[in-house]
Amino acid sequence: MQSSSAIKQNTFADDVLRGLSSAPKFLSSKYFYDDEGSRLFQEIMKLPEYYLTRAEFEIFSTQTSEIFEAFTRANETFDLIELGAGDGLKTSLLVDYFLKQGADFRYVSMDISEEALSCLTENFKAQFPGLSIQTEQGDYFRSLEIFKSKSDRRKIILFLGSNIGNFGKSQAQDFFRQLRATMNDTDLLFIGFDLQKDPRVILRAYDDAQNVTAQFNLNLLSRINRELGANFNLEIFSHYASYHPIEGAARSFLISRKAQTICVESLNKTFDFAAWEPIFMEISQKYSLAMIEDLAQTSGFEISQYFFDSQKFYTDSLWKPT
Ligand code: AVJ
Repeated sequence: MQSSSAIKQNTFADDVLRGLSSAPKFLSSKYFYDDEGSRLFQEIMKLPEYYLTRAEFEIFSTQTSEIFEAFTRANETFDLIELGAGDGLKTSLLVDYFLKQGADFRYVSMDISEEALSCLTENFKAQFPGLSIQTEQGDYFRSLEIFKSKSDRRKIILFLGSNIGNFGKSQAQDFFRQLRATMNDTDLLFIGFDLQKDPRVILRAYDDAQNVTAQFNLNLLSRINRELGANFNLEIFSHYASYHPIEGAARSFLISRKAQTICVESLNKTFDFAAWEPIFMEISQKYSLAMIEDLAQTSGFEISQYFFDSQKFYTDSLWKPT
């Protein structure tokens, strides 16, 4: 039997094999973030259509003191832990304010991209010389493993940027339940959710005029070519984005415009594509407040506060364990 701390994570090759052998075919969006993918995501965040980052940035810059009030308890020391930190730009607004208030905390930054982490560390060290900062590379499930074996210091866990959107409904519930199990009663969870809004606004965010989102998706095929010796021809695949307003789900696909067979050397396998066959690449779930409340409740939390941007496009919500 495997001990819980040694649960084997699937490798990239395992997941590609499983996804391309399935019907319908899929690939996991967690593999978007190699160095080039992380760079393309930085580009996405600057796109005029991609409102999410600006909305959350607005919340962090206009409600910093309210967030600080909500986080801190009578000068108690804490760990500010960020899952999927990326460039940490929004968090740096909090860190700056917290330090100026004399808060006693450490910053722990977790991300799947080594490159993103080293970039963040460099920036934070330059900007905040006095800050204690620690980094952990890995996916969200590795964070759970780390939390189980870590200290009793109070944890404030940040899960920003609508990263939760990449989980389907039951996956999100599962994840928060597991996270809850690693938390003490005074720990907090601060989560960024993209809210349901005009479907056209949402769709445009995933189908930008400069085709950066298309490149971001296609980059995963390049990664499979490079790391697993595949022969995807990126010219024959088109990016297609959809938004389903009843489910609140934005989805991306890569569509094979021709019937073709792809070889993946490392897997010793070929995969047949019919003309116009899709590969499901990513879900970006959009939430209603009722959905957020339901998610909190069914995973062992209550919502203590919502922070909104001026357009109510987006919310950061503060969850406490029940
Ligand atoms: C990083 C998961 C929040 O779903 O909006 C951006 C990733 N995909 N454009 C999102 C993404 C296409 C993004 N998240």
